[in-house]
Amino acid sequence: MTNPLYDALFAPHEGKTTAFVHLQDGSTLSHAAFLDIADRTAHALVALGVKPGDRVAVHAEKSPQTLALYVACIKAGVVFLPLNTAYTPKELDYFVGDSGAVLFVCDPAQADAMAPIAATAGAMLHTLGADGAGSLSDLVACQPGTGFAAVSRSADDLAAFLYTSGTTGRSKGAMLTQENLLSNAQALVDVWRFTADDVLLHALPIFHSHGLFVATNVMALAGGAMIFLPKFDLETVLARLPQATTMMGVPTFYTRLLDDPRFDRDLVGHMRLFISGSAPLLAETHRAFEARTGHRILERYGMTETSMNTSNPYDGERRAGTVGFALPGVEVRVCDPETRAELQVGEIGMLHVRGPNVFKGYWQMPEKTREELQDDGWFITGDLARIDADGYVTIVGRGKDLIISGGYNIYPKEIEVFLDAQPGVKESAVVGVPHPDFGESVVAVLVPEAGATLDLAAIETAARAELAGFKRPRRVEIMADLPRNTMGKVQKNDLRARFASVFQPKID
Ligand code: MLC
Ligand code: AMP
Repeated sequence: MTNPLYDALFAPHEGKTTAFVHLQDGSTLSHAAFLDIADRTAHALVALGVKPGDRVAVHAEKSPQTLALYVACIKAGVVFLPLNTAYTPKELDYFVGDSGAVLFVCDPAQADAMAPIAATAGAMLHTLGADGAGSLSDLVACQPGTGFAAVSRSADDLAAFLYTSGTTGRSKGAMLTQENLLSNAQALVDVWRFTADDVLLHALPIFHSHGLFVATNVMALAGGAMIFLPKFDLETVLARLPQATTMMGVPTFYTRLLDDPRFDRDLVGHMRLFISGSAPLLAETHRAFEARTGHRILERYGMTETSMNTSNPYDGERRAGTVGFALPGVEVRVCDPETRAELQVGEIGMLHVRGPNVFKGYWQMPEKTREELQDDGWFITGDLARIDADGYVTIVGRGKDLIISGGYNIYPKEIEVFLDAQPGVKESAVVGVPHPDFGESVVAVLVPEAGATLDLAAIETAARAELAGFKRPRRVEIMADLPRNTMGKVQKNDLRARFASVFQPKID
């Protein structure tokens, strides 16, 4: 009986009394204690009737118990589906229903709001709070501890679903297999030189690829420990950095640290490695970081469908503004976006990736899958890139209409559909423009219907009810018409240029 992901990441640490998770309150869970919770949780899943291949949708705060639920799902052969804690009930309704989840785990405080969602989807509802308490935990507490036999899985069996929005229409459930996750963890431990001596400062959310697979799977495989913080809080991060050897973050983490004079060479001289990803790290941030700390941030590039694809080298030159080389086992190429013919060194085109990291497809969307994942295994990322003569990949832009704010993806189409449905709105356009803290932020342009006066406060209230907070426009502009080309297509570049400096600090 084998379960490749569990066998490689967790089985070697069963019974180990060294630390795995250091919590914010100063307490620590050993590998053995953590895996004991995971085993009990796996027993609880079975007691609830959850079967191998079933989906478990999880909308719960970051905690060791939530992480143990992830490990329990792997061990029980169940597909783990984490959901952004900022999602509103309206957003969650789709994910729980579309995935066909049999169990929906939510925060105890939201149980009443979530009950209709679970009922409509025909899923059981259980709760798990930030403090680890809830109806699921009550069930976990009465289960036997160690001794849950890992359910046999093949490399091609699904381990997780992560939903990613699309440039048009519905969000897509990216199906990730055991091999996808395992091969990526192995490549990253290798290229980033993680060992059991490492302590990772973990301030990322665990409902996305970065905080869950990159950070957690890497630390599990390496057998090291994590300082597991509920979120990125500057004071806590500054206080805990002295106990860490490595940190992973989105660029906003690093710009926030640089904004604080206490973040200096003395504080982080002992650190082995800082890694950045999920959004472009400005070359100027890379340089400012080195000037302040002596460390060159290691930037890597990935996405939900593929986990990580490229990384700057550990030993060689970490080149500012680039995302480095293809990971071992991963191929990258740049192609003409229309003909898909491979382009020459240095030419800009659509980035394609292929390898054991590339997902199996979108859940119940064979046509979408065919559009983006070719029969020969190449996945069309939607990112525009060039590869230079030394093999460094630079992401130069996006072929997809996507805004990345503080590491979270926002698809303008989704916000436009919401705005277009508001009273008095004839049409809308949403663009991302530079933002000093989030990298990019959302500007919405509204065109009122003839004679209508828009009630912006009412639109804001509706947005709070329907959209996760990070998606809400941070600036709303009213225009009589949207700029269009001769084909009638909205000229978003015009809008981006027009509003390029609305979030920039004014220079006197
Ligand atoms: C929070 N808010 C944001 C935001 N995060 N607004 C825009 N963009 C964001 N990223 C809003 C909230 O809605 C709220 O608004 C207000 O800010 C305060 O909320 P908060 O939770 O206290 O915010 P803060 O702690 O400042 O969070 C910012 C952040 C966080 C950067 C620390 O967003 C974060 O941890 N981002 C990491 C995202 C990540 O892990 N991405 C990986 C994706 S995987 P209001 O109006 O209610 O006050 C991937 C693949 C890969 O991309 O390559 O890794
Ligand atoms: P997601 O769909 O949330 O997984 O986001 C993936 C997208 O984030 C990629 O397609 C890129 O557009 C972007 N991304 C991730 N890492 C980087 C990076 N280092 N530089 C530029 N863009 C990045």
